[in-house]
Amino acid sequence: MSIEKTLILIKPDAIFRKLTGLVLYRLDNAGFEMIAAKTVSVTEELARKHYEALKDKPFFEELVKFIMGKFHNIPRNRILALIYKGENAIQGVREIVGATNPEDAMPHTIRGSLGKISTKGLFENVVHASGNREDAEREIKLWFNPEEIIE
Ligand code: IDP
Ligand code: MG
Repeated sequence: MSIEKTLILIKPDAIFRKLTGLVLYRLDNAGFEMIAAKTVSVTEELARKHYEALKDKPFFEELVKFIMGKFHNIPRNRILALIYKGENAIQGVREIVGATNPEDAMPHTIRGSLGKISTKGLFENVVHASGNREDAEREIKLWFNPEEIIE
């Protein structure tokens, strides 16, 4: 067991569909502690850096547009970026979040109950959550300045 920090992004589909509160409720209920939070208007540069490990995937360009909110009509386009902290937070949050494909995600998970596949075939899977320690460290540095994190 170890105390970890993990990056969560409440994606444009969730902002558009007013799912923010439900996602936060579930994360809070699981006992993790929110130590940073801010709205971000995602630039193309930030989107590309965030997903750089996926740059060779066929859906990469769509993914960049998706996280920038190009597929959702959100006033003052933005997403919500959060850091949660707790015992085994990275794996623990991934379990609450569920599988990448909303149709494969277990019904009790965030993606299983709130996610969908768009008519264009995109995964509207509500949240991003860091996959492992290395990703979490890199993503937290990418999205937050140290002074924005309260520990
Ligand atoms: P994760 O978000 O569960 O960690 P990753 O493999 O890191 O999944 O992929 C990042 C994001 O890329 C996913 O959340 C989803 O939005 C999108 N994605 C992943 N695989 C596919 C796919 O096969 N089709 C369409 N979109 C995908
Ligand atoms: Mg991932």
